[in-house]
Amino acid sequence: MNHPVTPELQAATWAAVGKPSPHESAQLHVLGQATYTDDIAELQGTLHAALGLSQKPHARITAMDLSAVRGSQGVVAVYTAQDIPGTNDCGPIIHDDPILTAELVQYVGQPIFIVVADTHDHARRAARLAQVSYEELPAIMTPQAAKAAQSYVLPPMQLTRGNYQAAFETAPHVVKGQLYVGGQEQFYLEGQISYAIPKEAQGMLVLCSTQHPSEMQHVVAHALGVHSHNITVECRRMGGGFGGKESQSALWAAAASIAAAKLKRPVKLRADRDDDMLVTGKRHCFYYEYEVGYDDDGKILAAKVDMTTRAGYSADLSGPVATRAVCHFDNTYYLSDVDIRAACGKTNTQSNTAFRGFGGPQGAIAIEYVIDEIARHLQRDALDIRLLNFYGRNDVEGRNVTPYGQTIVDNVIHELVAELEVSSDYRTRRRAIDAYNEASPILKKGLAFTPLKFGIAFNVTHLNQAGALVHVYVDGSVLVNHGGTEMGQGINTKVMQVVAHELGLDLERVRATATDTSKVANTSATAASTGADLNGKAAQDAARQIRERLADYAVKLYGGEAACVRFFDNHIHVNGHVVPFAELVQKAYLARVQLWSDGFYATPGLSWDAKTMTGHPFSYYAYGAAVAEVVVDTLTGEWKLLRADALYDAGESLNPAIDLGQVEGAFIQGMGWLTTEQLWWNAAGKLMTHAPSTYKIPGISDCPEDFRVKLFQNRNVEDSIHRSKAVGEPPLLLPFSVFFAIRDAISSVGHHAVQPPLNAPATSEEILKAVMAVQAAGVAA
Ligand code: MTE
Ligand code: LUZ
Ligand code: MOS
Repeated sequence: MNHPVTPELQAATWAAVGKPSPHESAQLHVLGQATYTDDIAELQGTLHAALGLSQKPHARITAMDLSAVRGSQGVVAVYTAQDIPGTNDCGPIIHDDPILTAELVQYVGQPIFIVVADTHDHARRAARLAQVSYEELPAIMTPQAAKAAQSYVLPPMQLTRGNYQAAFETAPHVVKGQLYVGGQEQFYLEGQISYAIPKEAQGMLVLCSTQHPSEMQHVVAHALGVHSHNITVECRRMGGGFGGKESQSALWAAAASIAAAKLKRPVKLRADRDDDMLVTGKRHCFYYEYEVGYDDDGKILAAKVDMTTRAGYSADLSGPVATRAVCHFDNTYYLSDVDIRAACGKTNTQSNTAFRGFGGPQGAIAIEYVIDEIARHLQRDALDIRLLNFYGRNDVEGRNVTPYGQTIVDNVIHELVAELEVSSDYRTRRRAIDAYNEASPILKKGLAFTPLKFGIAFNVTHLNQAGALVHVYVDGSVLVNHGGTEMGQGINTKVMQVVAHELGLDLERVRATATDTSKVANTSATAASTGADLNGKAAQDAARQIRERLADYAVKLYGGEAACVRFFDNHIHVNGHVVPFAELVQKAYLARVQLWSDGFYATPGLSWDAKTMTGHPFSYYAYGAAVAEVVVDTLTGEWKLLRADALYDAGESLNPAIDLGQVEGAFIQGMGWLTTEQLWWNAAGKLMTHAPSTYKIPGISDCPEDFRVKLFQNRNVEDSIHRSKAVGEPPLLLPFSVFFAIRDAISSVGHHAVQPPLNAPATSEEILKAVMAVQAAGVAA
């Protein structure tokens, strides 16, 4: 045993990582014993707040009478913008996001006042009694209207490479068109909530359902006009975040804290589902205009896309979202000559924000739509057009540099797609479906195979950092705290596995605590799929330092060399001695060895020039592909997903059970986005789909009976945490296959000679319209 412990040797003898361990809270979830913010026992004297919301999409407030609100049963206080002690802003990047608006309202649902009452119900009832007079202004509701009016929250962005114009003019074939892809409500099961508890002096403890405790701390400090060290934000877990609690938990944290600071009493603000949907931003819908030139084989020679998003009334995270869309338009394809534009349309709607994929899915779906059109025009299988346009293999020169200048060194899309092509039996099923459709006049089947590539890292470079704190207690038990937040994705399980692995312990010996700004400072949001990557590395750094101190101490006691001390099976193996971990820890404590440590990680090698939109924004890429088979009823537009096969590259997965769950969840969530989930605003500018009664997320019965999800055997070429790859967001692109399978089924109505004009979401109504358009074109031809 007296040889140095390399990471390989450690992995060979001890593997707390790579195991399909259940989610650390799985039992608590199932038993209903997992504590969410609203489950925390309320302190005596706790009050409840509700927000008074604007009823107009764009208007000046000419008069406001809140006397009925003040006089309503149980009401303790009402606050408007001028009552805010500090800065009236909760915008994450640009400061254009008032907590409470004063003169100008910019969307239906914008908060105007806070009412505080003895109960949640009393506060909500009182909020409705406001008398507000408005002078209405013209409202802009859609990205198309924003584009026409040149109404943007930020200057438009552009990325070019090569000579798009020349390549387009000489291309043998061109395709031009427009596409609209709708937005999506995050629909976390636990809504937005904050519980603010005043502490002595200017202190405030905020228990908040948030992906970004540090940002909540800053916003609350600014709103109260105090320094950050007075504010502590804590989050044990969220009942889902999906990006919706990256920046937009701030309004709720700030409003609860303002009321709590004013009243010097604990105040809870829990959004009702309808209010949550009316007030908070969603996934950005995108409107695209595209022009692509290609050759007789279907190889893309020139690609131009002009994307306009519905940013809403303020910037929020729309800039980084649009940047990610620009950097994902290429998806898995080498595009030599491009002109990629994105503009964030300022509209009189909720301020749209992060949602799983963060613009990546919106960028990539456009090129997939184009490829689908190219294939149909050339009467070729779309998979063949995709294969032809893939980035080159890693050992092939050229064809491996993205439009933004990052060289791809980890491309596995060829191997991954080849594996899925065989395991899904794609070619055989394609022929079977053609035969089925020939014989079936009403029910039509469709099949599609779509690939994905997703860049991993925050595209804002400085956010790629994380910290952790590991404590080893004298009894040998271990506590880890890190800057990441648990939203169901399993970050705590993965970080616990990393720490257990480093110290050679069973997972049961490690516990993770709530995320807490007083433990790890200046954290980034748990977002961009980097949570486990960043915090796993930081926790590993902390655990390693403790391990090294313990190894040095063990050598003092038992002799040998520190580099040869091994930690596994809850024991320390040193110079022929086998000592229980807890025993060595006990001795180390008495010898005054530091048994806790901090850890830090910053992703190396990243760069980004926002002006030219070039650099090396991503640490590595994750890959995947899916095949979907659907059947569409061409009389009603109803459809069903019959079978889905998905293959995802999670590198050396830290936890295959959790990762498979993430892939399945993202697949179904993305399918909802592209099919049934429709956001609809009425002529008065009010979002009418603000509850599950009108907004249809997928249910268990929408999952395919035949669902074959697998992880692709791979190893990250980057030195990521145990060579794993991120899994949170990228699989949201897998259900592109469902959308294009539906389009394929519709296309069969016209014997694949007509391009079905299908926008997303492909609701039954949208499907029926496309079927009728294909039929009409067939009659005309
Ligand atoms: N999974 C669950 N169960 N709940 C969530 O809210 N959010 C997704 C994804 N998977 C989410 C989820 C989003 S938007 C991101 S960015 C990642 O998880 C964040 O977690 P990670 O970086 O730790 O993987
Ligand atoms: N960039 C990114 C970001 O790629 N993903 C994110 O979630 C994000 N959030 C804030 C700023 N930049
Ligand atoms: Mo995820 S959209 O990056 O929170």
